[in-house]
Amino acid sequence: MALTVGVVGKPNAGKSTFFSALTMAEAKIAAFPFTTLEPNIGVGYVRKKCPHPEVAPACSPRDSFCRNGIRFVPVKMMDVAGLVPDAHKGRGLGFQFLDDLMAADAFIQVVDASGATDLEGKPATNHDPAEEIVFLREELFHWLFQILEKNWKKVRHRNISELSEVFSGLKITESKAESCARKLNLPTERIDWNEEQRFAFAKELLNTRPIVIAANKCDENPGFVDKMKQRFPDITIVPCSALYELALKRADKAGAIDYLPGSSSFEIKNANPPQKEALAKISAYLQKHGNTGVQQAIETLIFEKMNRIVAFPVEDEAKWSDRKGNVLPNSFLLAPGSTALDLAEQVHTDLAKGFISALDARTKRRLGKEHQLKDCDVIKIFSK
Ligand SMILES: Nc1nc2c(ncn2[C@@H]2O[C@H](COP(=O)(O)OP(=O)(O)OP(=O)(O)O)[C@@H](O)[C@H]2O)c(=O)[nH]1
Ligand SMILES: [Mg+2]
Repeated sequence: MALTVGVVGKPNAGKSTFFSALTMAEAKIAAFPFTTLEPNIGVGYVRKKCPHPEVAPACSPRDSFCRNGIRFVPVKMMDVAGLVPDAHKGRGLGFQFLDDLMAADAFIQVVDASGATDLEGKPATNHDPAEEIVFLREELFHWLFQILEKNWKKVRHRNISELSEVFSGLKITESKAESCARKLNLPTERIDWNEEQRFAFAKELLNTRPIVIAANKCDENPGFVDKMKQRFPDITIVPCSALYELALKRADKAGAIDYLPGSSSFEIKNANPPQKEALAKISAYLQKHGNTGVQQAIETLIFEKMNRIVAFPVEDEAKWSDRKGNVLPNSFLLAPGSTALDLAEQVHTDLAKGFISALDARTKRRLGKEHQLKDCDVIKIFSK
């Protein structure tokens, strides 16, 4: 299943703006809490140097696009309603939407680094966004803990594989559950953990979910970013302005500017005076901060936290194309250590079922199903 990233955080932090900036999907954005009710789903992208110059002047992606030799590799994104403190007790919109969200492989938490909104998303002054990091962890933890408690009678005295089933659909596999239990020295057979141990286990499960903090609204006031970084040296915090990234992407789409997502600059093509004025402000921000941070936040998550590699499946090993001649038609993000068979599984379950062998399109070497892929491998799969 495709890699999914969930955008989480308190109301009014800019989650939908961040989501829209990445996906260009039309999510509702407004300056009040609980603008988003139903989850928004879209496709965002992470950048990778495209291997097409090795075989052709251009590629023809079917799942994304390639600009200036940079391939944009798709990632499924989900934007949900805001979460407030004590959601686990039914406050705000409660927990319903977490069922959807927890199916995500990883999270980006959007916080309001400008300090202009409180934990409920209401206007405030000097609100320390570090509190958002603390409470969100607490709520996600309570949610996992509640699932365990609800099912406790059913799984007590059973083994870890049966226990892990209560978290099915939440990307918590048996091996993940087992490694969490082992880390805490908890028995994994005839399980009879006490409440404290169940608590610790749920916390450990949460720790396995990669998360990056997008310190948003830095265009207003980036003053809290350093403070947050000092308080949470182990958490990855990326300063950003989702508002500016969205403005740049829209201006690019409209033909007013030439902007490659994630870049440190843009070129004005066809902008009117008010647009030019707004763009000058954004340009000053880019000069100061290097980029809007939106693309950087998702790439930090995918490449640095999750160590994902990119693989390109092809049907024609000479042209690196599909049957219709599309060069490097698709790109997949795979977990480190993924094999040729894992890639086949991502492309199509039938391809994996009938797997015979694979071929490295660069070296023309035959690969077995257990062969571990490297970043940017171009692979042909033979299947029955
Ligand atoms: N200055 C500034 N404002 C932003 C930024 N990102 C979002 N906003 C504004 O913040 C407000 C809330 O944005 P949304 O994207 O709707 O926030 P949300 O987190 O999805 O809110 P809910 O769906 O209500 O939980 C809107 O007025 C946005 O224009 C940013 O980077 N800078
Ligand atoms: Mg929203």
